[in-house]
Amino acid sequence: MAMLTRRTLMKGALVAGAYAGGMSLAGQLGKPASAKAATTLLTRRTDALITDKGPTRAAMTYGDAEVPPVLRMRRGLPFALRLENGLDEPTTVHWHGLRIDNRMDGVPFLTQPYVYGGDGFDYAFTPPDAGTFWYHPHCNTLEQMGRGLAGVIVVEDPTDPVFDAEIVLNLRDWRLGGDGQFIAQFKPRDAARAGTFGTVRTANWRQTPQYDAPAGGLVRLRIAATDVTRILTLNVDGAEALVIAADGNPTADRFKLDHLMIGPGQRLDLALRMPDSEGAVAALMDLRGTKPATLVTFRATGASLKRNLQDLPALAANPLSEPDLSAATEIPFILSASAEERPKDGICGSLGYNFWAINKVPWADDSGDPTAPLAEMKAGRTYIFNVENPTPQVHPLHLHGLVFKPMNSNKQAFRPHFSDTYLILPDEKVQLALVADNPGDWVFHCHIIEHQKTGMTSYVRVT
Ligand SMILES: [Cu+2]
Repeated sequence: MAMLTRRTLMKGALVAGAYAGGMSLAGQLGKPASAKAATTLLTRRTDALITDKGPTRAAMTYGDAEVPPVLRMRRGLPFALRLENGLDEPTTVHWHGLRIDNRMDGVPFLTQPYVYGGDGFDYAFTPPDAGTFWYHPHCNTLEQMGRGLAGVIVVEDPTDPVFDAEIVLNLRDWRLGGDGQFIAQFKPRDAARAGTFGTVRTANWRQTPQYDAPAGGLVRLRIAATDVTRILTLNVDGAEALVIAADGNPTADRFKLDHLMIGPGQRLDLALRMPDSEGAVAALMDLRGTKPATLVTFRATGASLKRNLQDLPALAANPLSEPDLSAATEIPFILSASAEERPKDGICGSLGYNFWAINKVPWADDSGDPTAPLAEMKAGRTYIFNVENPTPQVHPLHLHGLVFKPMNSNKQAFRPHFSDTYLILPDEKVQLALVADNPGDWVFHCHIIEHQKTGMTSYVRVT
């Protein structure tokens, strides 16, 4: 195939920057992602054009545009950002999947104080890994994420393969009534089950948007599942798509996308080979549930570039520590339902119920006085989390600040891969092996936010 050059990369980047909602902060500033430029990120209320019923009022967003910006960083280069809170309630920012200093992790009471309305907080860190990540609040999380606060992070590496275009997809739902306005964010009965589903599905805050990309070209799709509830089974119709990275880390081998399930918090990087004929359309589908849903379409433009997926170079591996299984300490984590009474002093958006627990402890997350860590680990040592899910629900379990390698499931076969979020099935037992190489208090919770907020949260300590 024709060599992909730096120039085609730039063209691709520009194309991607023009996609609605895929705008990068760096793009807005008119310069590439840079180490030094401190940026301000404002949280605020906004009207949003999500449905054809007119503006949805009182959505929440980051930044000046309607849709939260794609934050671009460089692997190994310092990044700084000042959060300005323009809301009338406290917030924080958590950088999902980034292995950074614990003080920057954005969990109120555990790693930092509230950022009150009208106040700010300076985040500064150096992302060690390249890939697709995302950011969101960790305070009044169901309400704030449900109303819009979730954006995608792209950590670039200068050695990243060059694509003809890049499209960033922030996949999420909204709880809107027939008039296009917000309805109650959850139903307690559903919170005790799979979670309360949204009524309107979007990509980059639009219903089934269509993006143009060069015919016969290779497109890097960076997909982040940022919804508070929905699990997806992704497929691409009308084009070939290879999985090249999952949850921020390159896969050991690329493989054809085929009904891949991802849960809230997870990411998927695909290499999409656009159809050759101008005007041909490919579609990203969710095949979970009874009715297939078209999430996004991609239309081929121009004469075919005639690229070949097989010519695409591999992504560089991230610098992750391989667990030493010969010297590992095992730690049990058992998920369960809970009916323990909720503390009355809930703050930071307590839902007022306990439905879930880890090791029988429902997290009193909103009390300002966290429960004890469920495990204490020594820095640099290998641990194996023996996680059991005897509940009837699927849970996307997310660990902050560290990555693990799933092994030995009684339900799933998988390729060796590092991740920060594991989708555990009902009746599954799985081992998550990790090196405790980042000191601090790290939250370990379900990313179905209603489960998180009604008890399925804990934290581990690395010293
Ligand atoms: Cu859950």
